[in-house]
Amino acid sequence: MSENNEFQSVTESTTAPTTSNPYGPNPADYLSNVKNFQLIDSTLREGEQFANAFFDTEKKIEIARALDDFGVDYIELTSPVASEQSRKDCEAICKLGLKAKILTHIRCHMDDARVAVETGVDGVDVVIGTSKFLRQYSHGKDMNYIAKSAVEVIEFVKSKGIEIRFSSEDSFRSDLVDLLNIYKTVDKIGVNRVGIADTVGCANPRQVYELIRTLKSVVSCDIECHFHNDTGCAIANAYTALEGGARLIDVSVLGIGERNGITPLGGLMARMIVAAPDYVRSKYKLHKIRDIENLVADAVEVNIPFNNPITGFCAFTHKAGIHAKAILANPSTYEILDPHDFGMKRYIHFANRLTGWNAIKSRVDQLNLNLTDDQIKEVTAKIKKLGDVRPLNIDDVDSIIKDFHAELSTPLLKPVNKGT
Ligand code: AKG
Repeated sequence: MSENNEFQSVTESTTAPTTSNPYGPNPADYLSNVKNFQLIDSTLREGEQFANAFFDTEKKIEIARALDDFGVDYIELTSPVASEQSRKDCEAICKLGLKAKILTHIRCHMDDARVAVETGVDGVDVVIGTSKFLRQYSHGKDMNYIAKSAVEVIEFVKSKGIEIRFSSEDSFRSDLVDLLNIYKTVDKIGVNRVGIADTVGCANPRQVYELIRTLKSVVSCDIECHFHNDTGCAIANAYTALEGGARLIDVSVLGIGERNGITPLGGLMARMIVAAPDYVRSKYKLHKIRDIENLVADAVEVNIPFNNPITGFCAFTHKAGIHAKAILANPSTYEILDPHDFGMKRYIHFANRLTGWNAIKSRVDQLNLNLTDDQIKEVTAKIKKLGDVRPLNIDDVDSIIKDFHAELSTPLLKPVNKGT
């Protein structure tokens, strides 16, 4: 941001005062994958289910390339049986030769599986509802039928030499015994991953941890998790799932998806860099998050929320005088994330009545003016006084500082005493 802004940028890098990481994985979580997780980006599947979403082929390719460049491990695409264009788009993205593996997402049905394996994908994500709600009101099938069709689809996809994942939709409202039985069955026949889906966003982190730990004792394959954000737990649940031993997390850019969506890519990166900084920095191009979010936000015609982790407009803006003073001395005082990791800058918002003399001193330095600390305190009092009356902007503050400085350098001329 330029000088002509009510914020001032501070360029120091955060230096943590401690050497060990208090936010790293808990050693008691011996199955933890916090330092060894993978991302399945579902912007082009779950994200297509967002109310505003329509991605044409060109936009899908642009988004897929951006995600690949960022470093996601997998890109999940809409089912090829959803529409003819969806099938063609799936084939087109498979032909791009991306580093990320390409998945498509289908119902647990041979009709879907036969089409999916012909698209050129690296893997197929199969899902079927297992809760009583979905068994009764969605597909109407019992657990025996589900197990039988799961085995048939998994064996068929495996026979084509591509990856296969089996997931139970609405896992957290499914019967635990049913869940463990079906996962045991599919694990035994060599599924690559099983998926847990919090389809309605009802789960809390403790429930997630317990379910993952229980499931870990039953299957040997990797566990993938998909968390909806209806009750605001999607990032926390994803993190806790990794602590419990899940390996892969489904994300989408800005969290777009059904209703208010799923775990957001950027938000999860904010959480993960705190816990596993070396792993996250080495694996993902974090400075690309802003561009990817802008790309998707434009495509679905939404704004980046002001409180979005990392890229919200005030995510690295400090305002209160006490905060500004400490941030200027050491950014770690009020920041857990270093904006430079994401190609962002921090700002001190000094044009307001909460400002303090340290923030104003920094502005005085930027303006290349010479004032003593006492003088800066004096001019800060003037700024705060005006800030009590009305909102301030950068020009207000600069004018007050410059007038004050000018008055000091050219004191008012004293009237001449003629000695009469
Ligand atoms: C959901 O259950 O919300 C889904 O979108 C499916 C998740 C999955 O395939 O694991």
